Parts: sequence; structure tokens; C-alpha cells
Amino acid sequence: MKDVTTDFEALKVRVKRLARDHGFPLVGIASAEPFPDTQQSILERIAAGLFTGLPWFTAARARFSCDPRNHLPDAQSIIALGISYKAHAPVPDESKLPRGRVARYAWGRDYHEEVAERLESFCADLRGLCPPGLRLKTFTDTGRLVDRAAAQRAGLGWFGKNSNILTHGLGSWVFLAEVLTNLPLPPDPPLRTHCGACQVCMPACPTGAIIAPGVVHNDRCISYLTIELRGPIPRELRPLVGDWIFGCDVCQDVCPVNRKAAAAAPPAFWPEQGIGARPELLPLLELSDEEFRRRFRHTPIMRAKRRGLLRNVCVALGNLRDPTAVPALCRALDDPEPLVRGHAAWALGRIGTEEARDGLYRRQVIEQDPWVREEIALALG
Ligand code: B12
Ligand code: SF4
Ligand code: SF4
Repeated sequence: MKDVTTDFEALKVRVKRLARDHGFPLVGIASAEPFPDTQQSILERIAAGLFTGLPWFTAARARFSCDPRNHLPDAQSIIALGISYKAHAPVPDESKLPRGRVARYAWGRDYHEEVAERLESFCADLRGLCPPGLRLKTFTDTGRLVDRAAAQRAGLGWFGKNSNILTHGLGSWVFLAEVLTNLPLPPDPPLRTHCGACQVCMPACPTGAIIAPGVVHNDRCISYLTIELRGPIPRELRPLVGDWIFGCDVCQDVCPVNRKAAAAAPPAFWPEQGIGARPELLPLLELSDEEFRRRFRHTPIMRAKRRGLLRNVCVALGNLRDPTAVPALCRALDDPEPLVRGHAAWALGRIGTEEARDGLYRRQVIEQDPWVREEIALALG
């Protein structure tokens, strides 16, 4: 952008103030140069088979998402943004059991929608501040840009050994977003902070998904298994999923940096706006397609679809081994979705009471789907 009268140092201060006014407490500037190291890491991990479960996470996508100029050929800067999603969880009435666990990022409204609205209003005001010829492009999560690498380069935080970006003050409980622009804003330096000798998160991972510092095996991560995976959860991993029904926070919950993080989430991310932290499981098992859509519209839960959520609920019930779940699980054996029936069978096998076995025998007589028949046979075996 050619405008000799513009003082870009002063403009940067105003841009940052504007970002904060639009609800992004974390804001930093990075150059829009390519991310060759990130590209190499991603390509190596794809080649090593750590991402086989994500068919869209390809080498071609990695090459594209590691060069911001593929999106905006004259891009000069990335305005890297972060917003807290740490909300307080109301203490649940544990007398109403059984309950599952939901990752904090998914308690309230879908962040893609909330962040997109904030990005849009931020950009609208930014146009008013800037010289003519301004070009802007926004990203969060689904856009083909490497969110964490951009945040790290802009000094928002550092890579933790659990691979999340950790920040001073808000911990890793932050969503990341970017505005790519042709404005030549002076970049901020990356932080010099790192995890030091701490390794607490690595052995804490229930599935052993953190295979080296900073390296997560996607296909073993509970977040992948409960959100992104469309088919059955591998049998050997089901017991390790525990009571997580959507995402997982173990490697963040144990992190000492997060202990000091402020609960600064805007109301949109509070549990009242969505499924919350510890939903009761049995009512979820009874949801029709229509009820699922009505209840979870505008929340991250939609991503799993009804059949994915109910699959996860069955796994959690099997792990909780609560016999009060048997009647609902027996009804789930008649669900129209084979995915739900198969996991209900697994859960009943884990609970193993006479009532559970009776339900399995009843379904075995009429079940047509070969994979569900296999699950029933294993559950009875
Ligand atoms: C694919 C994906 C996933 C996959 C794979 C996760 C992964 N670690 O790669 C799955 C489904 C498992 C997942 C899970 C989660 N995700 Co996700 N995910 C993404 C996505 C779309 C791409 C990530 C990516 O490029 N991975 C490729 C790998 C190679 O990148 P990386 O893990 O960051 O690896 C870097 C480090 O290893 C570092 N590095 C290299 N060498 C070394 C050495 C050391 C010692 C260290 C410390 C680091 C280091 O460099 C690598 C390259 O930059 C981004 C959005 C986006 N567009 O970027 C969101 C994103 C990363 N996810 C996010 C969130 C919130 C989550 C969950 C917390 C959700 C949950 N609670 O269930 C979990 C966290 C799990 C975890 N421990 O990572 C946030 C992270 C915010 C943050 N503060 O970091 C993002 C940025 C979305 C957003 N816009 O806010 N996710
Ligand atoms: S999110 Fe859960 S399963 Fe995934 S790496 Fe962290 S602790 Fe492991
Ligand atoms: S638990 Fe320790 S090693 Fe893991 S991300 Fe937090 S500070 Fe880093």
C-alpha cells in the first residue's frame, strides 16, 4: 500500500486499540511471510501417519495454508487475535447422574459464529481508520491459515508441549483468529517464554496422544475421536475416552500456566448458551434428529451430528458403568443409526448386568447390520 503520509507505527497502536474494543484482548502483528518450518512439521507429521483420520488435512492444504500470500498476493501483515473462552462452570447437581464432560471451548455458542461477527465489525471499523486501497481477509480455524503459528510469530503466546498456544494472563483457553492485510504494520517480536522443564501434560494425556513435546497424534486424540471421527471409535481406545462426550481438556486442565488464567470469556461462551460443562447423559440418548438440531443449533456440538454425539454418550456410559443407564441403552439398541446401536451394545457389554445382557440377546435376534452384530457378539462374549 502506497501512502507516504501514513505513520504505520501510530496506525498500529490504533489498530490494536480497535481490536481490543471489538473484544479481542490479545492482539499482535506478524509479517505475512510464509511459514516454512510449520509447513515442514505438518508435512512430516502427515507422512508419519499422525493425521490419517482427517482426509481434508492434506499435504496440498498444508502448503497452501503456510503461505498467507496464497490468500492475498500483496499481503504484508497478519493481525493475530485471541479471545478467551474460559468461563466459570456452575457446580452441577451430581445427584442427577450420570453426567458427561464437554471440552470448555464447546460449552456455549459456536465460536466460529461469534468470532466471525467480531471480525466483521472490527474490519468495518478498520476500513474507517485506514488509507484507501486497504485489503483485508479474515480467518479463524476453518480458513486455510496456520492459526497457532501466526499467533506465535505475532507474540501472542508460545507453543506448549501439548501443542496449544499458551498466553500470559489467559493461558491456553483462547481461540485464535487473524486478519490478513496489505497494510505494512511493524511486526511484534515473538515471546521468549517456553515451558522450560515442565512436562506435566504429556503423561496426563489419557490416550497417549502427545507422542513428543509439541507433537499430537491426531488419530489418538480424544478431541478427534469425539468430534471429527465419523465412524466407530476404535475399540481399544473407547475405555480411554472416559466420560468425555465432546472434545477433551485434560492436557490443558493439568497445565500450571492455566491455573493462573483469568476467566475472561464473553457471555456468548458461558455454559448457559449451549450444552454446558457436565450435561446429563440419559436425556441426550433420547434426542430425535429434530430435537438435536433445535437444542444445539449455533453451538459447536452440531459438528458431531446427532449420531456422533450419541455414539460418544454411549461410550461415556459404558465407561461410567452405571446400571441406571441400562434401560436407555437398551432403547438405543433400536436407534435408526447403526453407529449408535453398535456403541450402545458395547456400553451394555461393559455394564454387564443381567438386564443389559437380556437387551443384547433381544436385539441380536433382529439385528441386520454386520458391524452391529459383531459388536453385540463381542459384548455378549
Ligand atoms: C487439525 C486441528 C486439530 C486436530 C489436531 C490437533 C493438533 N495438535 O494438530 C484435533 C482434532 C486433534 C484438534 C484438537 C484440539 N484443538 Co484444534 N485445530 C486444528 C486446526 C484446524 C489445525 C492445526 C494444525 O495445523 N495442526 C498441525 C500441527 C503440525 O500443528 P501444531 O500441533 O500446532 O504443531 C506445531 C508445534 O508442534 C510446533 N512445534 C514444532 N516442534 C516443536 C517442539 C516443541 C518442543 C514444541 C513445544 C512445539 C513444537 O510447531 C508445529 C507447527 O506449527 C487448528 C486451526 C487452524 N486453522 O490452525 C485448530 C486449533 C489448533 N485447535 C484449537 C483447539 C481449541 C483445540 C482443542 C483444545 C479442542 C478441545 N478441547 O478438544 C484440542 C487440543 C488438542 C491438542 N492438544 O492439540 C485451537 C487452539 C488454540 C490454542 N490456544 O492453541 C485452534 C488454533 C483453533 C482456533 N482457531 O482457535 N485440533
Ligand atoms: S486433548 Fe486430551 S486426548 Fe488430546 S492430546 Fe490433550 S489430553 Fe490428549
Ligand atoms: S503442562 Fe507444562 S509442558 Fe505442558 S503445556 Fe503446560 S507448561 Fe507446557
